[in-house]
Amino acid sequence: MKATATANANIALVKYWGKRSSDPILPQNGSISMTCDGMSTTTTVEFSDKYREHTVTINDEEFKKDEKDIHGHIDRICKLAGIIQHAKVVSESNFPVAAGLASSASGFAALTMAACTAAGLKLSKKELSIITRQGSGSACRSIFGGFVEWVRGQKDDGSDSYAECIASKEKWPDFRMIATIVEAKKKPVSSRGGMAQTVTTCPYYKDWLSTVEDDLDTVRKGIQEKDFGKVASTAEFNALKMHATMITTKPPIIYWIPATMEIIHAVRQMREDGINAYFTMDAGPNVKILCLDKDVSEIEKRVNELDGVVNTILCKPGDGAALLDKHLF
Ligand code: 2P0
Repeated sequence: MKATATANANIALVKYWGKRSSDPILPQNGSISMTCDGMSTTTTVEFSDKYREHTVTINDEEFKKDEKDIHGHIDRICKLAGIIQHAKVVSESNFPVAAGLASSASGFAALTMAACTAAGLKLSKKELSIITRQGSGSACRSIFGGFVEWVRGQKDDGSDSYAECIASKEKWPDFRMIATIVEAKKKPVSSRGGMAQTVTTCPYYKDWLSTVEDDLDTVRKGIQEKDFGKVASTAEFNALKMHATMITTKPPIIYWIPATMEIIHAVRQMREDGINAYFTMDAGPNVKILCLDKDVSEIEKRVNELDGVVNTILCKPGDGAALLDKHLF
């Protein structure tokens, strides 16, 4: 009753921002992401009679209960599998946790695959994505590799709200995302709290929703056509629209810091200079630059010259969640 899984983070090209239900977690809108090779979480789960309660250790620190209910997620999987044992969970990520870099996505995807396997459940990847979604929404996209759509679905039970691969990593191997790290500390407003506040208080939230279907169509088509300008420019505008809803929420949620603006302007200058670069941002101050492999070295050179940039992480389309033979304990 022990298994280890690894999963990559993902970066949304069309964002998930807002729930229509929090139990089970169901999104207001569909989303599309790229699974990011190079930003991963590995998790070992063991169920045993020798454990009196679930214990969770993340990056060598004992996890204290917070709004992301990891213990509740393990209970959910135990119930599904019909087991009564408790779990020991040890998890390691190779990138900053909770800095708007989708650490909960890789975390919940790896945890769900490892826990379901350790509990003896035999599930398809679609079924795994549905269970993962109940722990953290965007995590369901990390079950798959390459380019992934999380389908909104219509049903209240969530059975039609799942992730699926829309293009393999081999389809577009030279697509790149450069995460520029400006501040690696924990963010002031969580995604979960921030999106709930946006749905209830942003006067423009319905306008956001009214544009997302078009963005999904454009990005889906753009990926099939490997039309970088189409995909990346739509992703950039989609991220700006999402941040517009955050900023106009009560109280306003402003994740941007001066270095965020510095990078945004640098990317716009790159385009002026003929470099095909666009940006996207999530619930944090870090900017992710979308580009093609041929432009990576020039873009990295330019962003590393900016005062506010601490570090960059380069990602290409990566694999979906997978089981490993080697356990963390
Ligand atoms: C996304 N984000 O599509 C968007 C863009 C942040 C900004 O999904 O409450 O951690 O666990 O479902 O998935 C972050 O939200 O929220 C997120 P829950 P989650 O990547």
